[in-house]
Amino acid sequence: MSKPAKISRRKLLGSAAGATAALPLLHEAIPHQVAHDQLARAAGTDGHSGHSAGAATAHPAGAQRRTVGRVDPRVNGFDPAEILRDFDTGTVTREGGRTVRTFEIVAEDREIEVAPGVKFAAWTYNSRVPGPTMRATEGDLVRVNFLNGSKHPHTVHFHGIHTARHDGVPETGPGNIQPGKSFTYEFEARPFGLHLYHCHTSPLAEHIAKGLYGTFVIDPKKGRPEADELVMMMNGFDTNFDNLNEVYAVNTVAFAYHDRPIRVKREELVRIYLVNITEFDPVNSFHIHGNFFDYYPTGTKLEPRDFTDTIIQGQGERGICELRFPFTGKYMFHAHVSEFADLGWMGFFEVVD
Ligand SMILES: [Cu+2]
Repeated sequence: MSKPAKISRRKLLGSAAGATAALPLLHEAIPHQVAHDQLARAAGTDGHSGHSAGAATAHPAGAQRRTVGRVDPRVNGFDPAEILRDFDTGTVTREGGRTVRTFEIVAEDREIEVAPGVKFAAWTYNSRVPGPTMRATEGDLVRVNFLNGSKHPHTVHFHGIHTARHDGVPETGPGNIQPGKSFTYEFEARPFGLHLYHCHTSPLAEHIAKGLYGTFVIDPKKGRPEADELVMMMNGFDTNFDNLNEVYAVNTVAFAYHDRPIRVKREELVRIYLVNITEFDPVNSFHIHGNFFDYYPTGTKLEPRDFTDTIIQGQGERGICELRFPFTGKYMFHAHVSEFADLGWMGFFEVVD
C-alpha cells in the first residue's frame, strides 16, 4: 500500500536553493487546512500573489526571513511576551509549619495559532501552550488539583523526586485521568532546579506534541541572585501529522520575539529558564549573538558547568542560562539547528539603558 504523497519539510529544506528560495518554506510545509482566503487575510494580501499569501513570505534578497502578519494574543488567549515572565507560585497556605502551594490545572482541547494563519488543534493545560510555569521552593509541599476538561484521557507527570502514586503515568496510582475526572498530585518540591511537567498518556509523543507541557521551577532555599527571569520552552508543531514539525518556536508562536524583541537592561543579570520540549527531533539548541552565558544544566548545582554561546538539549533536557549584555542594541538568539531557525525559532533581545 502506498501512502499519499505528503510534502516533506526535510525535502523542502534540502532542495531550497538560495536565501529567497528558502523563505516560502513555512507556507509550503503547512497543509492547506486553513482556507486560502484566511491565509491571505492573515498575510495581508489578496491571496493571489503566490507565496506571499502564506504564513511566511519572501523578502528582498538578504533581508531577514520572517512571517507576515501577526498572531493575535487575544485570539490565542495567551501571549508569548507575557509567558516569558509569568510565574505561577500557587495559593500559599501553611500546614504544620510547612509551606503548601496549591495549583489548579485544567486540561482543555483548544485551537491555537502557531504562526500567522496557521491553526493547530492543541491540547492545553489552562488554555495555553506551554502551560503555566509553576514555581515552588525546595521543601515546599506541592499540591496540584488536576481536572481533565479534555475529550481525551490525560495525566500530569512531573519531573522531580516523588512517590510512584503521584508520578502521573498510566500504570501507577490513579493512572490516566478520564475526561471529566480529577486527581490531586502531591509531592515535596525537590530537588531544586529547572524541571518540567507534561502529560504521560500514550501515545506519548502525540500527547506531548499537542501542547500538554509546562515548566516547573524549584528555587533553592537560599534563592538565586536577583535577575530579570525569562522562561523559554523550545517547542515545535507537527501541523500535517507526518511526525515532523513544520513550525518551531520558543513559547509556541513562530518568530514571536523577532516581531516583538525581548527588552532587557544593559548590565542587568538575565536568567533564562530554557527547556526543550520539542518532539520528533532528537535535539534542539540555543545560541546567543554578541554574548556568552553561564550554563547550569538542570539548574541543580549553583556553579555553572559552561561559559559558552551555544548549547544543545535533548528532548526533556533543560538548563539555566545567565548573562549580562554589556552593550545596547539588538541581539539575535536562535536555534543553531539552523532549519529550526528558518521555521520560526528565532528572536531578538533589545538591550536598552
Ligand atoms: Cu495527554
